Amino acid sequence: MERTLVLLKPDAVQRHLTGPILSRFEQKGLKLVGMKMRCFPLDTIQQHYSDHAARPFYPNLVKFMTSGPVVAMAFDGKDAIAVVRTLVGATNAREAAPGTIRGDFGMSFSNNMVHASDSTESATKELALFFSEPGDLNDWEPSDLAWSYNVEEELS
Ligand code: FUP
Repeated sequence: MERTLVLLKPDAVQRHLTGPILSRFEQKGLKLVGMKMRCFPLDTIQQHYSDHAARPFYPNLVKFMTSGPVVAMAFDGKDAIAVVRTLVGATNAREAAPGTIRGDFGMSFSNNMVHASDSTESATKELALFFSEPGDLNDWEPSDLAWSYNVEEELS
């Protein structure tokens, strides 16, 4: 089982896409284990995107990500990091495949609605950054687990 971070960016919130996007992840069978809406502080966003600090688009990215509320979510699932990235689609929403979140809901490269961790290392770092308070993450046992997976083959 893996855990991954998803951020619904300010454009997703402003365009009333929080519900539809969350549904994609839930319907896929990912388990929601954390969710918070915040105008995250500048230093949190700068830290989150520190790998991009030298890139020309970085100032605009930080401005955009602090322009309104963001919904941070944590999901569990087998291979959750790759599964979520596949659901989200290519960075440039204009080029993202139909059926993906970015492909179905957006037209922009920068306002691309969703962030999703791209490796186990970034997932660990990003989850610690956005879900650092006690009680932020809630483990629970879905009652349909034995129907969503072949438990013996896939989860043991
Ligand atoms: P992704 O992993 O698909 O979220 O994309 P990246 O980590 O490569 O980039 C982070 C964010 O920076 C993207 F979601 C959009 C923005 N970006 C730009 O605005 N211009 C660029 O040339 C590259 C990225």
